[in-house]
Amino acid sequence: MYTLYNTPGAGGFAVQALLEELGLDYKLVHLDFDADEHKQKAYTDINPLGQVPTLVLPDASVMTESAAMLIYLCDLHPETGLAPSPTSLLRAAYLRWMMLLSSGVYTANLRCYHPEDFTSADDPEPVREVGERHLTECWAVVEEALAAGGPWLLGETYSAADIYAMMIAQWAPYPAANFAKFPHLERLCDGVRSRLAVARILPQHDDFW
Ligand SMILES: N[C@@H](CCC(=O)N[C@@H](CS)C(=O)NCC(=O)O)C(=O)O
Repeated sequence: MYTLYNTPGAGGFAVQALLEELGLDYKLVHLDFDADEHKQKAYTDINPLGQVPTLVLPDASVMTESAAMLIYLCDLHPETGLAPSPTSLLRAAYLRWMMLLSSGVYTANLRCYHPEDFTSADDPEPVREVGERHLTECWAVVEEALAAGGPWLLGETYSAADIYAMMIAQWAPYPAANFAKFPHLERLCDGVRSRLAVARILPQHDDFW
């Protein structure tokens, strides 16, 4: 049994969606961010950064970092085909997308939403502006790739990278404007949302994006 710590609409969505896709048993622990539950000792003993998601594995070891969780779970269950095998030609593209989404898009998004966390200056607005510019640049790269060879990030092959992209795209500071600029990304998101495993958990998250 896995235990996933998250709060609705946050970074654990992709991990939960993948646990559903893989048909794995898991328990969900929702932290109350308004009550700062994620910064209290009971939780920081598990994840010292006080962030979500955290995944506790069946042997009680702890994983942080959403992209690492997705990569690890898919590799444990190659039969589900949600990630290309290490020897597949698609593996390079898959890892590239996972890293770009994690280190580029996710981070740029945090700069847009929480610019004050990335500067000691009184006015965090310049950080938000840079975050927004970087976010747009990253999504443009994704959009171009989808236009050239979608509908998924790996062409005809659906993978965990698509779930990850969908989650972060939902967070875009202005999703409607974002999707107007990036129609292939919007189609990818609609496609992920229509997967049975994903649709099952959307009601828990849709009001919180
Ligand atoms: N690199 C981390 C980032 C996790 C992260 O920033 N999570 C946000 C929610 S989406 C969070 O917990 N923020 C609270 C905080 O940083 O204090 C990952 O991919 O898991």
